Amino acid sequence: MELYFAPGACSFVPHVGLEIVRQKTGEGFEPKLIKLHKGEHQTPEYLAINPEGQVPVLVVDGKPLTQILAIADYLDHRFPKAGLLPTDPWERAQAISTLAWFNNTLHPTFTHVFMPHKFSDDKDVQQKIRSHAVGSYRGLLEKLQGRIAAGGPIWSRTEASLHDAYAFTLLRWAGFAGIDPASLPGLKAYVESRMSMEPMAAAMARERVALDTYKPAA
Ligand SMILES: N[C@@H](CCC(=O)N[C@@H](CS)C(=O)NCC(=O)O)C(=O)O
Repeated sequence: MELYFAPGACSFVPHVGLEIVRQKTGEGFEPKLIKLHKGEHQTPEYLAINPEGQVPVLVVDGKPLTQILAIADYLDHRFPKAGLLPTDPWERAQAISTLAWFNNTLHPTFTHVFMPHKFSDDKDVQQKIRSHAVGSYRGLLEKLQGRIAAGGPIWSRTEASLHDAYAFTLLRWAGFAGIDPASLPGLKAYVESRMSMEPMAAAMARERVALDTYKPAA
């Protein structure tokens, strides 16, 4: 298996998933670094692997699989011993529901902050899209903080999970949106408590990423 990833991107989620698989089953993977800032996701070679020009891509026996939810489902079915998703049908559905919420709600909201040019050619409109999305993103992170505080099976696991990897990624992105992670103390404390766990730490070291991207306005 090969994972096409970009440092600090959402590909961190399957990256941690593959580290969990390695830890639990011994099955390894080859990390393939894509530098988004250098446009490596728009080359003809990469577009042949993923015509959407995005990371992550998991390549299995030469065949590409895209979309975090599909990669999570595939890895979970192929490596049940890794315990990536719960086996109980209701808990499994709840776990996927939360991953879907991250993927189709928090993530695209951040895209409006980070890449407003995807939504308008007009610089003034881009500025408005960005500032509106910052408020929405903060509200969603507060909801995530509330879900973690409420507890339940997803947030009380003893080992690092796909959900932890997504929570780390989304909180790390907050800094780029000008949101101080310290202003979300419950979420920050939870994410920090997972960062030293081996699958997370290994993926963070390979990607050379840390949580705090926040720079206070001068
Ligand atoms: N829904 C997709 C989202 C993938 C995505 O948005 N990837 C971003 C990085 S976080 C990307 O490659 N962006 C580059 C671009 O869209 O130009 C998934 O689950 O894989």
